[in-house]
Amino acid sequence: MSLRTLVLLKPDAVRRGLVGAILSRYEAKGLTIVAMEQRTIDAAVADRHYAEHVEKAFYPPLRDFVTSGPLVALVLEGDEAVEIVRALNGATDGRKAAPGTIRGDYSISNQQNLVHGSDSPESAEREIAIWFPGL
Ligand code: 3AN
Repeated sequence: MSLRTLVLLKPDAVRRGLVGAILSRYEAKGLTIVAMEQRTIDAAVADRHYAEHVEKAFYPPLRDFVTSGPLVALVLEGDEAVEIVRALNGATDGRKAAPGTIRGDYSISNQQNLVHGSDSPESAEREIAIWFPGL
């Protein structure tokens, strides 16, 4: 079965010129880009996307960060796309993420960790509706 997931290349990925390097990992793995757009989001979109985190102490700086400049949102498709993207992304904290993962190779931060990937098929459906309604 083919499944879709929502990926964000966060503002640090754009600022650092890592969009191409990160995208090529997803593509080389065999996932297909079905939608992609660079945009700068406002706080309202950030709050919808991170609905489960809005009350957490780390959220206000995270909101400032994700609204701080352009990011690239995309939908990837492929068998087990949700799980594959999570594995390619690596652990949330870039300092602890395994070498060979995107965060493990390019991030030393828990917040500026370059990428987001939906954590379940249900989250993917919810997030795709936020970022690419009608897809
Ligand atoms: P993931 O992105 O690996 O699914 P989540 O969903 O637990 O991780 O967290 C969402 C985002 O919130 C992370 N990508 C990271 O930017 C930020 N975050 C999570 N935990 C922390 C924390 N303890 N301190 C700072 N930022 C955090």
